Amino acid sequence: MSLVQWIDFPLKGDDRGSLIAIEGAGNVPFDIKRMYYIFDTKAGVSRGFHAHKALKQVAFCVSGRCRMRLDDGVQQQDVWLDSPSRGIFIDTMVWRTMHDFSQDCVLVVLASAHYDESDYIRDYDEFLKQRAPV
Ligand code: T46
Repeated sequence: MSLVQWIDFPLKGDDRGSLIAIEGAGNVPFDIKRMYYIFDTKAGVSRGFHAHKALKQVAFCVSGRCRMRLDDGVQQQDVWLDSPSRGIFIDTMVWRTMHDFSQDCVLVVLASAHYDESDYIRDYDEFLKQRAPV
């Protein structure tokens, strides 16, 4: 399985403008239990710096853009999230950081479970210890 897995959301556009519908277990590969969004990120701020043991997520920007770095402990890849019609799937045990938020960035995240701090690994060495050999 490749580290970067894009999901394209079909655009329901007409002459009035655009609409995108996202359905759990449809164009997102899990039942959506939670949605949150990150906005008004201050200039120069980076976020993330953790992995999840069980949580799966899909992230995309409905406005503006940011750079996301994914790291499975072996390889790292940077992607720009800059489209409301294209999201990235973030699997379990992937270290993620987000950088270079534009002023108008609204980063939406769909999650497979409710918020649970015990699912986070916030220490990079601990992440390397716990990840399965790739
Ligand atoms: C992730 C990346 C992409 C809650 O109370 N409920 C929630 O659902 C979330 C996501 C956060 N929080 C609290 C926990 C912290 O006190 O909000 C505060 C900020 O969370 P955090 O520092 O974890 O935010 P980021 O931007 O570093 O990471 C977030 C998600 O937590 C994480 O799961 O994958 O966005």
